[in-house]
Amino acid sequence: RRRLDKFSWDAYYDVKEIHNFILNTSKLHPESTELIVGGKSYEGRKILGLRINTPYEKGQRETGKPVFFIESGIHAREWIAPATTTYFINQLLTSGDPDIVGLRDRFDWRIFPTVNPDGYHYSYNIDRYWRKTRSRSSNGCRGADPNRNWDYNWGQHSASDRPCDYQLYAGSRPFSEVETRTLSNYISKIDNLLFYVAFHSYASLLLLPYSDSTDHVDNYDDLVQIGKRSIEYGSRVNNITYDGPGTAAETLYKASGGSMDWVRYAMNTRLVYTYELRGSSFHWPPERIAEQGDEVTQMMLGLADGAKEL
Ligand code: ING
Ligand code: ZN
Repeated sequence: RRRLDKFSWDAYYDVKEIHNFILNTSKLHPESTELIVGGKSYEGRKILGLRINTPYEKGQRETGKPVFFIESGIHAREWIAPATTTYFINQLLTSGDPDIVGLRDRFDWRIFPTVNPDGYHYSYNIDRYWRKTRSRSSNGCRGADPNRNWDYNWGQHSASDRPCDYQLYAGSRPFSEVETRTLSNYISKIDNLLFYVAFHSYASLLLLPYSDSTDHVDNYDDLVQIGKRSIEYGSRVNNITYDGPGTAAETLYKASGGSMDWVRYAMNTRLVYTYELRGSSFHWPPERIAEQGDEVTQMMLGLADGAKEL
């Protein structure tokens, strides 16, 4: 196991070490960052995130920038998602590339690398393929699928009502999970939310709302145009192209109760995306985390540049 103060991007880390990275990063950049708590987990962990909002002078943070929200690690076994997200945080704060500096300065960032910390911890230490939360059902089985638990068209498609299912159990009711309930509450208080982006793995795919209907949202054409820009920027790094953008319902399968749909519907957030990162299994080689980290960084730049032309 690596030392806490030697966080890097050639290994996967447990929640505690990821939280320490967030903590240490906020201490290193007090002028432009603050710790944010997006909620809590069943086992009492924080849903810890980093706000990046430059500049910060004399206690006055600049307000009025559009918020760019990143949700990562909602599924426990998709380890590359938190890893690329911490990589991206590090890029935003340390890169000298003027495009990345510009990207950092353009938004009020709210970045949450592990929104299902109990599940991730369980996957890291006990059961590599665990996907759900770790809440205890009345019959003793553990966990609900946190990307089936949000309060929009809950339980309709690709959702199970059996608590003992290994995946897709939608929970006993919408927002039954403390993680989705508290995080949605945090999100609902954000004014000026422009981008909501979720990272999953794996399929090399860019998904749009709604995931439980093949109907197109009114700004579908904008979402596609901006999404194409994102894919194009990402492909410049390693010449690899994502499929999509398209609705999750058309591109992958119909699924209800995902965060993306709730944010689009309940928050009326216009620019909402889910990335299925690369890979052919949940085991992306640790020595190649940076490779996808650079792609994600460019893909986020592509979104930001695409939105300039709206
Ligand atoms: N895929 C997503 C899942 O939750 C998805 C696909 C995205 C569904 C957005 C609904 C909304 O099934 C993975 N890999 O988890
Ligand atoms: Zn997932």
